[in-house]
Amino acid sequence: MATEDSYKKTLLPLLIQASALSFGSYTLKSGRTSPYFLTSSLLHTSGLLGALARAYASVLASPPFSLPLGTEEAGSEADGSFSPHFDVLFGPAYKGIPLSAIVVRELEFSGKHFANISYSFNRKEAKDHGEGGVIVGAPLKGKRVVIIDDVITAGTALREAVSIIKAQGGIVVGVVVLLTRQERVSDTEPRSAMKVAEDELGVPVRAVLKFEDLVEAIEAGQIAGVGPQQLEQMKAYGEKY
Ligand code: OMP
Repeated sequence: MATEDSYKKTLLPLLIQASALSFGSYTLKSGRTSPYFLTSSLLHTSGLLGALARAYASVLASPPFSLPLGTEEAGSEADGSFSPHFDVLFGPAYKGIPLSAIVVRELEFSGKHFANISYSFNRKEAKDHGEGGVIVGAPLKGKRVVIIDDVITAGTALREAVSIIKAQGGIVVGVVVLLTRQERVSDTEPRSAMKVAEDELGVPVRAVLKFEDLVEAIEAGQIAGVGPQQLEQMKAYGEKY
């Protein structure tokens, strides 16, 4: 099985090539001005979606989200056969929608125990005719749900997703994102949004890539066209938030 690290190494150059990861000056949802931005919607080709799906699926098919068959303990490799401890991947509208679908498809290659995992997502506007409701895909009632999203900054999008799932009677058992920006929630909350989410929800919250991976890649000269000036800006941003 490829390691989490090998996915980081494969994904980063792809994100840059696709301009999904860009460097400059960007205003975030939180109002902060950031020297970089991840636009996951630019990852729209088959090849990029395949690489993305493999990275998310490798996180989901290992502990703590999936455990070796016949054990309740995380960490053991056993015979290499893992069983998922979740039923549904939930992709919050809009960007989580294709993500949840491609990842659920990719999970089939993790073994036969993954074949019955479902996906679902919310509508931004509830529909009052046809099948109705706010959820499309698997019903969430009584199900163990992992949230799949692109970026965590302050955790606002994540909190919204959690309340949608709870309102439907689902049980949030984990969160996997592509990038955690590792930012403090606010001036008065020194923990990162990812740590706060993990503490508040009491479930694992994992990211394929972290802000510090980006800084390391720039330091190692692995990101063409991004040099000392951007590195300084990234480090200063990291210190500030
Ligand atoms: P929070 O809700 O603050 O955690 O921010 C996450 C959301 O911000 C993502 O779902 C995006 O809509 C958006 N975002 C990005 O897409 N990429 C970034 O690099 C930064 C943000 C952001 O605005 O913080």
